[in-house]
Amino acid sequence: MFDTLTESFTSAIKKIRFHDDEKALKKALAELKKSLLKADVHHKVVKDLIGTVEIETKKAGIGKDQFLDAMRQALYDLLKTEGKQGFVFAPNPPTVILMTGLQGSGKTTTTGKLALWLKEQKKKKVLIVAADLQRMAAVEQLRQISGQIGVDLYEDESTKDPVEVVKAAMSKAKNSLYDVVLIDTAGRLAIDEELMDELKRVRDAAQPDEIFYVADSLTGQDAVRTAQTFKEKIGIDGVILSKYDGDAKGGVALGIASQVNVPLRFIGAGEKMHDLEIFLPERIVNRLMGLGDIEGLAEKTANVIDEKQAKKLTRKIKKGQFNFNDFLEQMEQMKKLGSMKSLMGMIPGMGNMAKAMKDFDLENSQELKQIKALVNSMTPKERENPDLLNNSRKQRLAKGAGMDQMEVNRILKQFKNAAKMAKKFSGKKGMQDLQNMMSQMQGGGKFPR
Ligand SMILES: Nc1nc2c(ncn2[C@@H]2O[C@H](COP(=O)(O)OP(=O)(O)O)[C@@H](O)[C@H]2O)c(=O)[nH]1
Ligand SMILES: [Mg+2]
Repeated sequence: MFDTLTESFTSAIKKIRFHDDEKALKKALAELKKSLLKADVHHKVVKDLIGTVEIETKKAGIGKDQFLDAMRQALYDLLKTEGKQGFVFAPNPPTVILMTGLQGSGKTTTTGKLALWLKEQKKKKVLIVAADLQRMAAVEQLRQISGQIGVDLYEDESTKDPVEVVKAAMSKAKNSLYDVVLIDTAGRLAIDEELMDELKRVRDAAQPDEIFYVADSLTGQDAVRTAQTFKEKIGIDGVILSKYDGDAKGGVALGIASQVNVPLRFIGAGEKMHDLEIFLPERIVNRLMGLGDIEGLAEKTANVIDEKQAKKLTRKIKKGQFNFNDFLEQMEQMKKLGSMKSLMGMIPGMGNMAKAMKDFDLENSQELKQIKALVNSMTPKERENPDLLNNSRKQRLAKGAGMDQMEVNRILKQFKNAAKMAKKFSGKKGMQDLQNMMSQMQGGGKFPR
């Protein structure tokens, strides 16, 4: 998700040739500055950050380590704006969140994503409230989303007054012991008095614990300005950046918290319900410095990967019994995880590979199609036991899969390597599936890099 930014940072870091003198530091700072500006980080934010890094590096004594330390600290300070981080539950449930933002910013989608995140990651009972009674079909949109993610919805289309809806929803939430209430509100194309008045009335009726502002990353500095206005007019406690997947530069994520002086809490990067990530400064800083985010990765995989199945697989891998059926199954699992690119950036040392994976699409990869064709041509026994594959069987497979025998040999060898690597890695719980994939990829020659 932060591939572009991570790339700018790591390439700036790489370019630093420290002779431990001031000239080298200036050069390193210039590199850093250039990459931040290129990523569309606001110039004031860049200026402050560079200034701090310079002062702190000098204080500690010029050197690469000192520079990296100063950079890490400055980034952390920049992101860790005063306020709550991540999702914070109220001492007495339900925790009530008011979702605000302009029309089309992604409020409704984000409400669904957040509800799913709370349900899956935090095991909470969530109630979504349809308080956008302005836009036609807004309630229907939420109905579909809540049905899809299996989260309850409070709606009442017999009224046009969101305050009425919110009041009734709140009493339902209290009576039915919901942990969290997410209120989706109406937006406008631009900020106007009417919108603010409605929001204030909804706010006063709901008494939310927090007000989240959903900002469309694609609107860049406009998103920052609008967030500031919302903050002044109704008060916001957190920002969620949506559509980050469409923002090639990504710098707004670095600047928005300090510019609005409200913490960035989540980032939405895709239209699917799983495309939401919690934004925790320390994790993000690690990722930006190319150190990955194992915790985030574990959370993400835990959602989709069936633990029992994972354990069974681990046993097989350890015994060297990983076969083609397992391989296909893993492929299917990986699809559920979303884009390879976003996962890659979370693996330590893999940040730079993220770019290479940019266009890598599990569903349409030529390489995977070939592998699948090959596996499909195998008999069940062959799939279970790749060692059965002698020359005549390989010939048959080549015909069946429509490739030449060299191709078949290459894929089989690659698979063998992958299984070997997986065995080697199989001690580390929870990561096996991914590591299989990784070793598979590194072993294969055909993936884009
Ligand atoms: N690519 C992408 N599209 C998004 C994201 N969040 C929302 N959208 C799309 O943006 C459009 C507007 O979203 P919606 O939730 O209806 O916005 P609202 O008017 O603020 O409620 C929809 O087509 C969503 O699918 C995101 O993170 N990435
Ligand atoms: Mg909406």
